[in-house]
Amino acid sequence: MSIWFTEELHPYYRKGIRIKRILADEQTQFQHLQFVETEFFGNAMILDGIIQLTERDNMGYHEMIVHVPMLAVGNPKRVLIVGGGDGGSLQQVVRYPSVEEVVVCELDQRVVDLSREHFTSSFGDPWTDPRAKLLVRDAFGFLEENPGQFDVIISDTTDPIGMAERLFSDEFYKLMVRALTPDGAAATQCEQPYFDTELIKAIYQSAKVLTKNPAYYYANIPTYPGGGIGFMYVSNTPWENGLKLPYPPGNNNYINPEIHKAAFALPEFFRKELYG
Ligand code: SPD
Repeated sequence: MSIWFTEELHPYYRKGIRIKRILADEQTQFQHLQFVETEFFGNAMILDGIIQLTERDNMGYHEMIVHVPMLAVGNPKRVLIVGGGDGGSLQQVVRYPSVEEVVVCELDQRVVDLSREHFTSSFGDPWTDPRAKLLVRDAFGFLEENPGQFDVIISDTTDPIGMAERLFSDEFYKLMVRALTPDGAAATQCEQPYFDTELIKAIYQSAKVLTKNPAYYYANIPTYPGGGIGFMYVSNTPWENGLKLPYPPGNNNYINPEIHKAAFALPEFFRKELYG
């Protein structure tokens, strides 16, 4: 039997992957949550019809969203992950011996439970690390209650649709920067240069008002629209500081010093749009 899963995040663009079987399919309190076994990409998690991660290509996303701000800061001790209930970012954060506590603020407990069931065999179970703390709640209130508390914040979110839309707002960026230590750094899921130019420009303008050294960078992820996704680095500390430090213990499967640097090089049309 052959089943094609087709994703339509934008009304003018579709992509499809062949799946072998559906592993889980439920309507949680917040969203339609599915896990599928794909023909080529291993197991995948889909939220409201949009692929969030697959076993085969998630490393580009998680290694880039985590190691760029973590290394820029140097020896981060307190880390916050907004969203990230699948555990992929957490897995990368706990590689750092300097980390004393990593808080994951995830709205949907079912994302955590089913990810542990369907992804543990491929990327382990980072939730067993004693430094990991799960808070099942909305991130806005938590950020408001915790000014100046985190060396690194990773905003590992879905796309800006429905309840996730405000995670891409100026209000969210203000709260996030307020929750950082003065030299801390954040990295946020920041969409696709071709499809989301205006959104990324607006976010960059917010980040520029709030911090001295924001910058946009990009990773190749075949199962995301356009074959990749970008991130906004938000900090007073230059991202280049991270190039001087070694990666944490454990294996990298995507990032290396060349990729780390090159990820900040933007295609000319987009560089002009963003930086003028
Ligand atoms: N268009 C898909 C964007 C998905 C971003 N979220 C990924 C979550 C992985 N932890």
